[in-house]
Amino acid sequence: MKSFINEKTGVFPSVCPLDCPDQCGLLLHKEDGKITKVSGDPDHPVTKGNICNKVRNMTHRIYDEKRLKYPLRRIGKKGEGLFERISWPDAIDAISNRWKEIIKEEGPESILPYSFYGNMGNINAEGMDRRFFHRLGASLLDRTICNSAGSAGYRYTMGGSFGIDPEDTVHSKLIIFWGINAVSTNMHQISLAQKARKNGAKIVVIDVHKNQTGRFADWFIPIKPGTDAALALGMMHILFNESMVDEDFLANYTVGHDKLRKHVEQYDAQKVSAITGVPAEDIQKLARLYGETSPSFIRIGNGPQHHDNGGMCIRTISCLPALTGQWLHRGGGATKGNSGFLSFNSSKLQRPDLLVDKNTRKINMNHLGEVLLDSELDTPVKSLYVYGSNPAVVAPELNKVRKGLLREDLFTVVHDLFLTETAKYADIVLPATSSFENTDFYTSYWHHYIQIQQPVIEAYGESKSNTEVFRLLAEGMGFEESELKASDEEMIQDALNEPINSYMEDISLEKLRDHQYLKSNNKPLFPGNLPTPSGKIELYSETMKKDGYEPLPTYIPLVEENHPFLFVPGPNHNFLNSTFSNNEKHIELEKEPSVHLNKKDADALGIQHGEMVKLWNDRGECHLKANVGENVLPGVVVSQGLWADAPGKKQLVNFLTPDRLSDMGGGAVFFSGKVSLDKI
Ligand SMILES: Nc1nc2c(c(=O)[nH]1)N[C@H]1C(S)=C(S)[C@@H](COP(=O)(O)OP(=O)(O)OC[C@H]3O[C@@H](n4cnc5c(=O)[nH]c(N)nc54)[C@H](O)[C@@H]3O)O[C@H]1N2
Ligand SMILES: Nc1nc2c(c(=O)[nH]1)N[C@H]1C(S)=C(S)[C@@H](COP(=O)(O)OP(=O)(O)OC[C@H]3O[C@@H](n4cnc5c(=O)[nH]c(N)nc54)[C@H](O)[C@@H]3O)O[C@H]1N2
Ligand code: SF4
Ligand SMILES: [Mo]
Repeated sequence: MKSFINEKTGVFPSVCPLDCPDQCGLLLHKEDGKITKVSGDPDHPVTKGNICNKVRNMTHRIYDEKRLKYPLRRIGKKGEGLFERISWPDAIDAISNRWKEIIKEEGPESILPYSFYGNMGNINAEGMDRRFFHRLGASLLDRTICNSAGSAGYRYTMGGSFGIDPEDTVHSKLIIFWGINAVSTNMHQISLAQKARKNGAKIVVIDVHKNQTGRFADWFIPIKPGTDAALALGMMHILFNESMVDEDFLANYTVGHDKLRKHVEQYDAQKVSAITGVPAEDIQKLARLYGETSPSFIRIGNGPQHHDNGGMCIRTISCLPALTGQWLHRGGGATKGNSGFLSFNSSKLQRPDLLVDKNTRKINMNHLGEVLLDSELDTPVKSLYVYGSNPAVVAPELNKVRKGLLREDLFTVVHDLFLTETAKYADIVLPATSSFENTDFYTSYWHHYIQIQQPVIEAYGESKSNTEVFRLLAEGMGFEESELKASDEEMIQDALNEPINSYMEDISLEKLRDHQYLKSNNKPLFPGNLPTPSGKIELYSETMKKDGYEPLPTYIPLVEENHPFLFVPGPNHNFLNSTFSNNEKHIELEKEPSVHLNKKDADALGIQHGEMVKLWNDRGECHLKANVGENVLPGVVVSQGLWADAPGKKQLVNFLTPDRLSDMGGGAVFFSGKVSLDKI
């Protein structure tokens, strides 16, 4: 495999490793063996040389003094952050010896891996780790913290994560950003929307918070959290009633349009207005705008699916483009995620066949705290191995998570670039390389390009990549299987060389090396390529009925909680989830954590703009600075950012969020919790 490590000076191709849909092509500028600048690759067909501020400042993170340089063993109390340096062989011995004991006493299911996509590189995020834990027989982890409710909902309607090609959205005449803060979280969709706008497109944003994206809109529609399905159903009612539907498309490409037509009669504008807080005349206006404009595109975000009813909500919104036949028009349709186009051979990469006991339990990651504290489990969790994630900040119900992490009998290992909040609870901490030090391949979940990363700088200190650590752990455990010794290149070949997906037929490691990025085959979804059971858009879904859901799109209210304010704690502009929340440069850009509340509510509580408020509920509390205005509806409070622990401050929002699961996919419901507010 090519490596640029020995080339001390020059400009080298790279890819942004962060969990962000844009997956930008990067250029790393090197002098004397060090990266001095990160810029966008102007040749990348979608991201075109523009990157966000977070990653333009990436050198501050990869050369941050606080980066972990060598393995550590805990010498203080859990959570205190006191460690001593140990060698790699000692670290691997300590882990494998302890695991052998635990397996003897409790069986391998008592070991729980916990990871997410801190680095989106496929072989590091879901390659050798999966092979290793399958071979070990550890508990499986259901990785549900991000978009699983929305993906499940969208799949019922459309068969999988297949939307329109973002490059086509320059042709759209109406773009609806629905529950997505795209200015912060999908900036190149904003660039494409700006192009479309120059060609006459209108831009509508539907959100619970008038943030940067709301301000970018031609028309901002504020909505009550968790009520979007009702709005979509109200729009459908008007589209049918006023004959703005495409009857040919409905007849040829959908199932259940007659049932839907009857079903939506109950969602008249008055009723929908009472549910959503959107005035009836705006519902009319929106439905007509949608019914009369073609091509129209709905970019569906993660916000509406981080709710109790999130799956059904996305299922419902994703029915809309079918009603007006948008999928046949270039620039028309919707996108929730596009990972279906770039799905690779994950069985060959992850080797589930290495797991002998097919009844091995699967633990939902949103229940981490619950599971660590559950003394009734047949097999208690005795060891936790965390990588590519920071659950002590990002997981719901943090009081439970942290109490679980404090358990003296829990053997915790954390592999990260930094001594994160989670790492402070670890018995053993392992230093991770940054993606620029690794070999990997990347597949966007928004645009249609696959990209390769070849190492550009040498490993920082004694840090190692995820794949390397799992090879060492396999050796430590005495596992002899050749799959556990495979090189990074071999794993990429395994993932790509026998495609399971005709969109990926022309892609191989060899071609990627020559081209840096390649696009999946672009066959249109219609006619004939929709992977639903019927091959058509399922407005009525038999599968849903079998799975115990209402087969037609439906509005279901959120779970009631006994506090006055719905609390929506989203991510912010200058961090990526909790990544960058520990880097001075990024904190400086973001300034300080705050909570948006409506002027009416602030007046009633006697809270002035800029004062500190306590947000609390039965789960915990959090202190944020009041940002008083008209950016949120009365009864709603919104914060931005997964801030880090800071001495003397209580600024972590996830002490307040519920660990209930959404209606579908076992998803997280970060935005469905309620809180009370007090002036401090
Ligand atoms: N800068 C930056 N970029 C990121 C991230 C980051 O942390 N920072 N995180 C990355 C990750 S992992 C993800 S999953 C994506 C997430 O990015 P997005 O898809 O944008 O999701 P969120 O920011 O969680 O929420 C989107 C919007 O939904 C709104 N919202 C909340 N509840 C509702 C509702 O019930 N109805 C409606 N209509 N709107 C609602 C919120 O106010 C917010 O503006 O971004 C990725 N990109
Ligand atoms: N309140 C609230 N909570 C949320 C959300 C929200 O909107 N609101 N969003 C949720 C969503 S959508 C998501 S996706 C999750 C994300 O939550 P996480 O997946 O935990 O994401 P990060 O906080 O970015 O943490 C990633 C960690 O991985 C480390 N890392 C990076 N690269 C590597 C590597 O190559 N190897 C190893 N071993 N480690 C590496 C980073 O240093 C960082 O500490 O948070 C969820 N939590
Ligand atoms: S975080 Fe997103 S926008 Fe920023 S460089 Fe990475 S992929 Fe591009
Ligand atoms: Mo996410």
